Amino acid sequence: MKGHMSERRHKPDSSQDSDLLVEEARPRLKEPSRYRVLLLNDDYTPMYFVVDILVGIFNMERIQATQVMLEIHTRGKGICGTYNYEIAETKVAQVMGIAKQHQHPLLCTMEET
Ligand code: TYC
Repeated sequence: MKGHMSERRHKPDSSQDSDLLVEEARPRLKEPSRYRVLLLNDDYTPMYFVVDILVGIFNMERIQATQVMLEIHTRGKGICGTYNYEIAETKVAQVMGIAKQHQHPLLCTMEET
């Protein structure tokens, strides 16, 4: 057994210990996708109603909610927030439900970021 280690030629760090090539595993999880929730403009839904939605469902301050509502009104659509899939889906369903209850044609959609 004398000197058995020294008989082995030097190899690169990655393989000299056991002659097994060990590779790092590929990551098996990825970050969950994120989704923008959007409100679309229409000609009938009252401005105050959209502001109330942005405050009540999307937790905006009234000043910011008014700015976002006016952006939707002038540009056709606007972002209410960005969430994981389940939360985005729930917000869309809540907005569509409240709009329907009040018979407003307000539309709310989501898109992957
Ligand atoms: N355009 C509407 C009006 O003039 C206001 C409005 C804003 C409607 C935003 C929908 O997502 C909307 N009463």
